[in-house]
Amino acid sequence: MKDIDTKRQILRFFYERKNKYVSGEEISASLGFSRASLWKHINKLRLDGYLIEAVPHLGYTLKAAPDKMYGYDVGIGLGTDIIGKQKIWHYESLESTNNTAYELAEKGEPEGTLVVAETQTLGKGRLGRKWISPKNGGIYFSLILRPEMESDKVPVITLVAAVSVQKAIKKVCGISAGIKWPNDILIGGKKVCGILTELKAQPDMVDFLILGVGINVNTEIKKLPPEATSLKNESSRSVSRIKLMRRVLTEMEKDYQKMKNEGFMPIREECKKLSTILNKQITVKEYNSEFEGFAKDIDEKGALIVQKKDGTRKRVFSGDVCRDRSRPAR
Ligand code: BT5
Repeated sequence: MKDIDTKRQILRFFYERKNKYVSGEEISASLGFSRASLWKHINKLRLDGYLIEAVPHLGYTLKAAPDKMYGYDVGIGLGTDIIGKQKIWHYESLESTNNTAYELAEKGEPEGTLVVAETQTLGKGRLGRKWISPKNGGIYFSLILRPEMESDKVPVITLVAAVSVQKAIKKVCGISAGIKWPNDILIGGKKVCGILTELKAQPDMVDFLILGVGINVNTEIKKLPPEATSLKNESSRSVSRIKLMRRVLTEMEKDYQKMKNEGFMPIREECKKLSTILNKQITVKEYNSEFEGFAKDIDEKGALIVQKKDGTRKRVFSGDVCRDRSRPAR
């Protein structure tokens, strides 16, 4: 058995017996390891930062877990069939989890594979922009997906992921965030999460997708751009990154399966309800131009329908949107 599988089994065993002491004999017998292998792996977990106490005559107990996103720990208790059920690659530092996930996908890693980093040195936003990724505080991950999907429907995936992250934030932190088309999650008008979907495609069909998600969880806001916030800043308490990560993955699996079975329509409705820009006057900035209009709808391909001042409607597939400044942002 691989080291990570053994570590996961031992940790799960401790999580199921919170605050209880369990003898080495009992752990070995239940998990089917030798005492020597158990001892070796308990020490490896300690080196990873898990505080495992050993008391003579009582046995072992897990006193504390480190604030890390180790794949073997993230995967514990995930009620998913695809997402996070493949390998979860964990790194202390990467240039960009999207780049690493892309390379892995090109080598054939299956759908559901995850790449997680504690920090990114060249975290990417859209159009060559940067995603600031301070250590100790944020969630930065990329997921490999291989949907049977036409390339022009890819914007839908970003919106599905945004709905999933919004729900996870609500469930774990009790905060009602909004979705700013096409890829931002905002609290009080400030950005707490950004999503970057990249793809490799055959002429019409998607080969694979890389869904990259960055969430400011306990990040100190002085390390973030002025228009950003973090969950800790909004809720005035630390949030368990690993708990939130597990919830995000669980919600993503549900919404992704729903989209595959029922199409985008049901999630599109959720997305519209959560939108911070629909039915508002907005300015849309495209590559070299910008125009004003009224955000009317999000269509079946994830495009934003904007009614211009002259009454004509335009479908916008990508771009940056800002609300009319005379009205406060949500
Ligand atoms: C995004 O781009 O919002 C997509 C962000 C995706 C980040 C994830 S992290 C894991 C994965 N690996 C990667 O390399 N990327 C993905 P965009 O809409 O272009 O917004 C970028 C803009 O957001 C920047 O120009 C800043 O203004 C702002 N920004 C940068 N870092 C931020 C942060 N940590 N929190 C909030 N806003 C930030």
